[in-house]
Amino acid sequence: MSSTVISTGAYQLVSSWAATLVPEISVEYPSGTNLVSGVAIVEFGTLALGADVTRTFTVRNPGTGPLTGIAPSFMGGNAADFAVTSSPASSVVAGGFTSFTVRLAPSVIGRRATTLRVASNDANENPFEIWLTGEVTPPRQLFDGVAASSRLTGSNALPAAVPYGDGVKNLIKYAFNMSLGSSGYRTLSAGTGTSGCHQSCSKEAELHGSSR
Ligand SMILES: [Ca+2]
Repeated sequence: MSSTVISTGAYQLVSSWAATLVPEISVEYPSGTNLVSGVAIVEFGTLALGADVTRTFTVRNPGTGPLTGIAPSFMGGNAADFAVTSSPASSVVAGGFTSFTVRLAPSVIGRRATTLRVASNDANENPFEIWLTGEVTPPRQLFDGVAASSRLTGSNALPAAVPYGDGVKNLIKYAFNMSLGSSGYRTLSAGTGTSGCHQSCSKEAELHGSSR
């Protein structure tokens, strides 16, 4: 409780107000994009079995009081396939923020989904709920996707095809993260987990840049 006394000659005006400090939660993914609790869907994309994908969420407190009890958890669906790999701070001062990372590491092929619930002391969004979903694609389906993105069609898109006359079959090029779309090399993205490039191949890419 605070009060202000204003003296104006013969009159004295006393006003008072409850200094209510109100916390407020907002959750962003990606950073800078506000999600709506109970409506938001965050897509983890497609990935191969054995791979994993992470998404980092930002929790902001645009309110006037401390946001406390911040705790993410998963409920329902394939909750066991999701995990918090980097935890948020348990409280955030007014105007502050924290972040946390969720990893999807599916155990089976198919669509995987759950509800992310972020508990806090927010008055009307506790928990803040976000639907998470991702899909584990069989290797052949992943290959077909890469072939299609390389604009290969018909017989040229088959794993055994040699569509650019370079003597290297599509499947081998895919396995070694080379370009399916030409006789040249493909830019490597080390550690992205999106190709068949094995770890030493990725290390090679890091050592020699992206030209190989
Ligand atoms: Ca709220």
